[in-house]
Amino acid sequence: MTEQNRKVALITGVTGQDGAYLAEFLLDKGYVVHGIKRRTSLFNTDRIDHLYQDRHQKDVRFFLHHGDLTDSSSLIRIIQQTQPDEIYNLAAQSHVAVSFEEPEYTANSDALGALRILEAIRILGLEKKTRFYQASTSELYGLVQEIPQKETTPFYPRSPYAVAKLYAYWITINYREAYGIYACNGILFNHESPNRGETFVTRKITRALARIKLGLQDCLFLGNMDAKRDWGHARDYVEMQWLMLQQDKPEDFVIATGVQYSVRDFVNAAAKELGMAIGWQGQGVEEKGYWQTPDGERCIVAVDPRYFRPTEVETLLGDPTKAKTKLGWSPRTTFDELVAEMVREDYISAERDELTRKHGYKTLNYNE
Ligand code: NDP
Ligand code: GDR
Repeated sequence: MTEQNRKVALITGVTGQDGAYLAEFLLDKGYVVHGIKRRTSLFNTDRIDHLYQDRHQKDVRFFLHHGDLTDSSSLIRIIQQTQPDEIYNLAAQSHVAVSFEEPEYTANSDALGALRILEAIRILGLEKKTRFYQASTSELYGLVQEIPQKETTPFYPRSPYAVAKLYAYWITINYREAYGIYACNGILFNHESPNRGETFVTRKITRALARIKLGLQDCLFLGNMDAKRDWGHARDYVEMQWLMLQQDKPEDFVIATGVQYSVRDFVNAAAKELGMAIGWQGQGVEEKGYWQTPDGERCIVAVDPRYFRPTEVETLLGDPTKAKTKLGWSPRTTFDELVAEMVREDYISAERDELTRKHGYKTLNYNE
């Protein structure tokens, strides 16, 4: 591919879980990839450091720009400079529980952020050139009105996060209809990976159980263990984000596996992967998980009501039929494979922490 005909993509939220997988995917496809990162007092590029290219090298195709979804000036400047063929709006305050603590900021970044990008496309006259992907979410369904949920299922958002994302969903459709922008929503159900943020429930579980197994942590405290989710792998889902922008006309798609598990099921699956058998006793806030060891049982999972949400989304199950038919979607990673991969990676880092705790940094001799 010559430099002239390389496609240019701009990713907001490039330092997040999906941003990292998508950047890697697009670079492999030959794109020039620009990412927007926030200014932070410590480095926040861990997930994309392996993609970094020194700007002094030849044929550099990965660039980072400082910007923020709450700052129109930065967005307009970056879009003007990079003239992207495709924009993937993945940036968000993406934690549902945190959105109850910071509702105004969540609305500013997650709702108005999408508007700011769409306006930038318009202001810069890029309506015919730039395609726009909005990271919409199964949280829109909230208090579910239909099982399973598909593109036509009515929404009932249950958190400031979901309400902000509802605005972003509709403004994307409105700009598509009003200005002819190729803009579409991917309504993605939960997707996870070893790169998932540590405070989302799946990663919290795999990290904690690995550390408990190695004696680095005593107990895993969770909120609602009855909550059910449709969990897929982020690596599979970013491919669909790209495919949605390669169609003849822009449409919205549900991406999900069509299979549902509870938080407790996830704990059991992760424990099994670590060879830890868990027995459950009690109900509600009294429920506890006991690890059956040869020396007796140990309480390692308990409920902490601090993790309950003011309004909960109890159950989500997606129907990806449209994506299967039109995008050729089929998830490659099963639930068990996802759990196994997450556990494996967290066990490796827990082992490293255990060694350091026992012997200090001298054990980390990279030359050996
Ligand atoms: P992450 O939380 O891992 O990543 C979010 C990214 O957004 C990070 O790069 C973060 O930067 C950045 N960000 C946050 N606020 C701002 C801001 N004001 N300006 C610029 N950047 C900002 O989320 P995921 O990768 O898991 O999700 C990607 C998108 O998909 C999000 O919009 C999320 O809401 C949505 N989504 C996710 C699903 C999932 O299951 N993962 C399912 C459905 C939708 P920093 O690294 O500095 O924090
Ligand atoms: P979710 O993901 O809210 O679905 O949003 P999360 O992993 O935070 O919660 C899933 C379910 O687990 C329950 N839960 C806990 N959750 C967390 N974080 N911590 C706990 O200790 C805990 N105990 C039980 C929750 O109550 C909930 O029911 C994610 C985010 O990635 C969003 O950005 C995205 O839009 C949706 O997935 C689809």
